[in-house]
Amino acid sequence: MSKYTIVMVRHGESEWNKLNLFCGWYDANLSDKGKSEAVSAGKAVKDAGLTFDIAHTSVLTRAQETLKSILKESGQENIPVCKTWRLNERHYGGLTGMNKAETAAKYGEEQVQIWRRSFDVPPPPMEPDHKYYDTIVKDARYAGELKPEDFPKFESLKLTIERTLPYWNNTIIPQLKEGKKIIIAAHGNSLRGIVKHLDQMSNDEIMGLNLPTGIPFVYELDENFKPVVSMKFLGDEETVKAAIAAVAAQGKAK
Ligand code: DG2
Repeated sequence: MSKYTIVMVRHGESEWNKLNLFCGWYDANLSDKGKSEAVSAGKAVKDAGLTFDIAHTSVLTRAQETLKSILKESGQENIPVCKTWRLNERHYGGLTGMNKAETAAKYGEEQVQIWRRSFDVPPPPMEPDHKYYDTIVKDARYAGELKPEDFPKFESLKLTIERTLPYWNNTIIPQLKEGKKIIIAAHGNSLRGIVKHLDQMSNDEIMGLNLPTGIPFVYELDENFKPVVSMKFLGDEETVKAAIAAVAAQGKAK
């Protein structure tokens, strides 16, 4: 029997999604399309009659702006919002800022698929001479949160899960137990990690999962936090399918 309901959403399309660049911890803004996806997501939440007591998001603007629009559209602007780097996108290391299709043309689609979707193969590290190193490492949002020696230079999905799951277990689960209704607005890979955990997907199975931008999905969980309903998208099947296929295709050479 379903005891808890939680809604998750990957942010709307960002400027860097639009340009097909590896983004990771770079703080890209939403594109115009992403902004309207976020508004539509809010309408879908409202139409589904979903209400929340608290929201969780990353420290990155694209997720926060998506959340803001969803809460505004669904008339829930005043709920508390918790922001944590633990829900950030995976750190894409040295790939950050590179075009996914051009990278596939240079290194092969298979290699790009491994970098994007393998469970434990990390991208190459972001070295101090990387164009975006200072922008990311010196970002005040991480000061006091992450010691320089703990600051990631890259993350595989496995490493992403290792910093996201403690937040799920120590913050989200206790709030669900208190009866709080929760929405999480985060990223393709931080959410893939949570989904892998909830649905107990194998390391191979998770490779096939791509999350669309800006389409909220609902989990209903039993008293042991096992899914009774998994990943029910608030969108029509064809639209969701096409959006998922578009994400999968981002790693194809043009
Ligand atoms: C994308 C995900 O992250 O990329 O970092 O480029 O969800 O924050 O836009 P998001 C990025 P893929 O793993 O799908 O290539």
